[in-house]
Amino acid sequence: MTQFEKVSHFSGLHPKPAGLVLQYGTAGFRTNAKQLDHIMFRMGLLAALRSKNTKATIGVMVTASHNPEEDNGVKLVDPMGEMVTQAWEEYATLLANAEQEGLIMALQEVIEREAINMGQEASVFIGKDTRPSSESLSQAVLDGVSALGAHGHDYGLLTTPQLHFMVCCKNTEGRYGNASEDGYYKKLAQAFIQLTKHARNRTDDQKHLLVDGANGIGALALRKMEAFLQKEFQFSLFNDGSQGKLNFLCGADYVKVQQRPPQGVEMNAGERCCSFDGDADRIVYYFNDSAGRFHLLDGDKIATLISTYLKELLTQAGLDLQIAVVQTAYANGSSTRYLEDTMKVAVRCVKTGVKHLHHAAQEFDIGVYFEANGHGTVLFSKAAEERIQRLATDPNINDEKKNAACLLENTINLINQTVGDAISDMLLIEAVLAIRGLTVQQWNAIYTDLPNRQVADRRVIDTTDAERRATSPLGLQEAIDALVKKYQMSRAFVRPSGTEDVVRVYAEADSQESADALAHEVSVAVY
Ligand code: 16G
Ligand code: ZN
Repeated sequence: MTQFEKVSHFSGLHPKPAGLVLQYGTAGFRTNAKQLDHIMFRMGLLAALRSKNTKATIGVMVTASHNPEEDNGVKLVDPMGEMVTQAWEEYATLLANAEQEGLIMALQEVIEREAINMGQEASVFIGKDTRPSSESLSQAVLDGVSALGAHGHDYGLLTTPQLHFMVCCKNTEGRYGNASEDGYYKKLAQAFIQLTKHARNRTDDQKHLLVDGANGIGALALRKMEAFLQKEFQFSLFNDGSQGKLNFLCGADYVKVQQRPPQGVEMNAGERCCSFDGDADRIVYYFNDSAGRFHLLDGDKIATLISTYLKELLTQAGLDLQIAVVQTAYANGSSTRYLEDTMKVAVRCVKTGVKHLHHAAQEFDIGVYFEANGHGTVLFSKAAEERIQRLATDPNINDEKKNAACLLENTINLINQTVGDAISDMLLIEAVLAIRGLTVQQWNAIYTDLPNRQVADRRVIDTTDAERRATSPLGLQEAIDALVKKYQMSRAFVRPSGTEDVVRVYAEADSQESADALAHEVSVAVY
């Protein structure tokens, strides 16, 4: 059989329902799992092509993140652990939507456009989350990979950031770490232990965190990591998947959007808690105060904590590296004001979706990026890393500088720079709180969030200015501007979701009543 005959043969085992059209959205394909078998097979093919094209290992992650358990999805991971490029997202949509008899032609088009040498060896790493459908869907990916004669390595259950990490390790010949699940736990745990050595007075109480695993893969990974952490990090794990349903009434997205604690977590007043999402690439923190009021510390609060910590260390180390924070339109107005006016940190606003934030963060010596929903990480330029390393081993500097440089070095090792990572972010936050001697209440008090509200509607709209203004339908933005003027400290925008067939409305104002009313009025205006 020729290569293409083999593809045709296997493709027959994963037929595309005629007429079904799906787009490679903000974070890959995502829909009800029943519609995805052919997509998975074809993404296996595409990953094999991308691997031949880049002469490097490519990752394929089977997950639908925070979506309901019945959904599934797939995202491709590029050689350095990044999301695939725009052109390849378009190829993904092309392959996904080719009718059964047109698949080979679509494949040939990609091969020609990218001048791919089909004789080149190829290798693909596959990971999956805990959804029941992930098992057979990852098998379909493997079928696609093998149909093009590429080597597929199925790692089974992994968090999304673990797969990104392993792909990056593999393609940098181990310089980023060991390309295995244990390699990930070891690297992060060692960095965490080194970092928290600088906070010797931590009591067991301060070490303790409540974790909501969203009944997903993050819970399993955290349990495995426990052994590597040598009691330096203590936690109680809830929603670990032994009983509840994935993402149901729990997890980071639920907590952020509903602005309430997840079910299944026994929280006492003042206790520090966090929630992962379904594939453990997002995290939010929260606590209940003694009056029973719920306080959320979202991606904006996390970005502020981390950038403040890094900025202080840079000053202590005497390093003049430029640090910036990248946000989206969802960032609470108070966070942007605090960062710009009080912290004097540069802030950039980009479109929703990790790839946009990641890209913008790469432009700085140190780019801290977080979506308000809790997805984020920190990127260090190569030059910044080298300067920090050189300083940490410089025998001629004083203790304060040396200490700051060592903290920076271990901080770099603790961060998963390939993508937002709930476990890595959690350990970094815990370390920063310990080193700076901050309670979660003190962290929360750094600035006060403006009350806000999010709602979803069905309607087609277009946006501009990092999704902060609507360009169509005509008159909509003017109507929103007029509504916003009615409230104090207010801001509102609408944008089409990249993962669901809805339009999202966001509003913030000086009080919860105003934020709710504004969100409601804007959503009426959208109709
Ligand atoms: C995806 C994105 C996330 C974004 C969300 C927005 C990645 C890996 N994930 O989950 O960054 O915040 O979509 O969803 O890019 P929406 O377009 O439905 O509002
Ligand atoms: Zn996720």
